[in-house]
Amino acid sequence: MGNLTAHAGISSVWFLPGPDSPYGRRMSQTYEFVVVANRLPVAAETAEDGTITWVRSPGGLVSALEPTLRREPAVWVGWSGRYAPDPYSTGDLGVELEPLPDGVGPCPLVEIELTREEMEGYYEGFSTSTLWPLYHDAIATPVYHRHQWEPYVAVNRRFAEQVAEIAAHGATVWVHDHQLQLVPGMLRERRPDLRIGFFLHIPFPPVELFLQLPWRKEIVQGLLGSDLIGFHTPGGAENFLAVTRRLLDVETDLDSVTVADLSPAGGKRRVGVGAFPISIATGEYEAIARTAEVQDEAASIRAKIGNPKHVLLGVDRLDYTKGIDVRLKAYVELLEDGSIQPGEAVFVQIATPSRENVEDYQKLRDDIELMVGRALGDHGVLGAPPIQYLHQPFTREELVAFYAAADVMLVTPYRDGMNLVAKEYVASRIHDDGALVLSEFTGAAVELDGSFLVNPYDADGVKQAIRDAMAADPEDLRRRMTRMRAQVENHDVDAWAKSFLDALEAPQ
Ligand code: ADQ
Repeated sequence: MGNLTAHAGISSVWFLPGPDSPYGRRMSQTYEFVVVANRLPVAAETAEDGTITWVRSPGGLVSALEPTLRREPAVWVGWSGRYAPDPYSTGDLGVELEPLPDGVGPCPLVEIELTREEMEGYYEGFSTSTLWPLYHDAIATPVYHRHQWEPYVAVNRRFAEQVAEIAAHGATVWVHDHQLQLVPGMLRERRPDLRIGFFLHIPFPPVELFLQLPWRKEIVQGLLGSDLIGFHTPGGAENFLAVTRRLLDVETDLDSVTVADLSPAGGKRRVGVGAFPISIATGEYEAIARTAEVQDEAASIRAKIGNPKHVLLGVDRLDYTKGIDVRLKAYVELLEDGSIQPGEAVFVQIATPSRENVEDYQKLRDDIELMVGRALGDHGVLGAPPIQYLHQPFTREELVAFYAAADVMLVTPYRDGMNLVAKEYVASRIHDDGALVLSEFTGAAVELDGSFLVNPYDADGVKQAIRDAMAADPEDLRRRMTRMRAQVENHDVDAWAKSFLDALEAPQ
């Protein structure tokens, strides 16, 4: 990438009323590097009295891209977390959102304005109730609704139109994740001069599952508008190539698809397809973990929960793919069968609030909290509860203190694109100790070969892995952790972004 520069150092965009849009026309400058994602890196939190506070958006994508943005000047296009007034229901075409305040976020931001109704169809509907479960092995049953597909198409088009307007000639555009799979194709139709990369942060499913999708061809054709499509694992890339071969009459090889070039130049166009395992800012986690404050806080966490022999930890967005129930069930059975003696261990589960508007997620929260409550009722000891449950967001420093306090990290998703938490734990273990119990169905399992691998569907296997991790010889743990730490040190998030962007820039 090297010489990418924004044309001007503006820190927000501004709006003028115009005849072509009910919200007003957006005036903006053009940029050489455009990041496009469903969410902006900052989100509006609206208080009851209507005041807005801007906070960092939750989740893995922002964690992953922030270090790159500090290095590469970019503009970020996405939704802000606040709803645009709906001109069709209010009948008021003149209402506009206030512009984003200057200086929020790590780079200039361009807001895609979406009404509550559009978000219900495009995000809570098609992205979250269709694509998310389908791409995660259909752990929950995907729903296929035409009235949700239509807003998905319309919102993808709005993103593509906005990017087409602000991208400089020949600019690099990096589109992220399953919510925006039609954007590459829609953008290429409008701007064949652009270099378009797409990265999928979640798994890409096997052919048999993907074929359920009524709009399967449209999705594949949308993705093929890219010059490069990246997945976390070779398995994801292989699944995509297999789906493409099955659905379209195009040539594929091990790492590309050749498609007809629809630009005026005509001919053929090569779309690269490959695995680019995402990572974390390893150095930053290590540096935080090395501070006296964080080490003191880790000791204080242990003390507050009664200095048990074993501290077990889970850190997840509250999502049914993460297998929080898997580890809770295993832990409770270990208490029941006497493998863990009363007072010997405490399991701390941190669950970040997530997608709270979606019914399945409200139910999941109820289910998990019921399990925690039951376990505390059945196995609680006065003054020494065996489980601590925190449904709260934490700062990075606070999370690292939890990682530093935990002897055993439990990462047990049914399916996960990568899982950054596993890598954050490893990076935070500056004394080369601690054990990682890791589901084999995470992208991280491909890289972290010093972990205690588990099949989350095998309840006895999960219990055994937790027993093994708690009983492991410190020298064995040191060897395992050293290997994993070398992996995350040599493959940090900068290396990930650089390898993707270098491949995107390389001549085809
Ligand atoms: P997520 O599903 O959000 O990401 P993950 O990769 O684990 O999952 O990232 C979660 C991030 O949120 C981590 O950086 C973690 O530190 C942070 N976090 C978790 N709990 C928190 C809390 N209580 N307070 C503050 N921060 C918290 C998606 C995919 C993953 C993929 C990433 C990146 O589902 O498979 O690894 O994108 O591509």
